[in-house]
Amino acid sequence: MTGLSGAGKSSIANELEIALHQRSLHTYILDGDSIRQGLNKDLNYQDHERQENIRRISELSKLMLDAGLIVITACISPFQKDRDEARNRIPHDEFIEVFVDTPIALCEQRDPKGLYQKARAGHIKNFTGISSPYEPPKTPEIHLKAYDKTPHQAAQEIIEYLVKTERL
Ligand code: GGZ
Repeated sequence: MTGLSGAGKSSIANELEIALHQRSLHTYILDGDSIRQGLNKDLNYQDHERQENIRRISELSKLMLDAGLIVITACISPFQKDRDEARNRIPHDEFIEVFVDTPIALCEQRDPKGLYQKARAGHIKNFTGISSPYEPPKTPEIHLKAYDKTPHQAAQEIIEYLVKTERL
């Protein structure tokens, strides 16, 4: 899943995981925010560090996929090139790009951690959507217009796609 901070990626990932568990499937969520507190603690938010963040997360996803897990990644992943490289690491048809499309005005209004406010005040540099770019995916497998849906409804939309494409 790709999208701005506050777009709802983590909440949707959690709902999706619940729905997949109900089908007795084994999953693991790799959430940018938590991975950055451990494995990727050495990385900050400059473009090349985001690139390395996504590279490591996609390599890790590949290992977990090999181990038989369904991996749900929830990271901003703002650059198309990095998302494409991630896609190329994963077997064809097993990578599904979900664009969690929530307008920045709504993300900023939600601002659950007060990060947008800090970014506007100049206390956080390179903040996505404010002082660092976000390149929306042009052809994601799933374009989730997440702003008028609950995380549960958004996750159901992903499940419907998986059923429709005979992955579930
Ligand atoms: C964007 C930032 C920044 C900056 C801290 N820019 O909404 P959150 O808080 O919980 O998740 C965001 C997380 C972004 O990490 P990712 O690994 O997903 O980013 S990327 O894919 O671009 O590498 C946000 C918080 O970290 N955060 N500073 N400057 N988000």
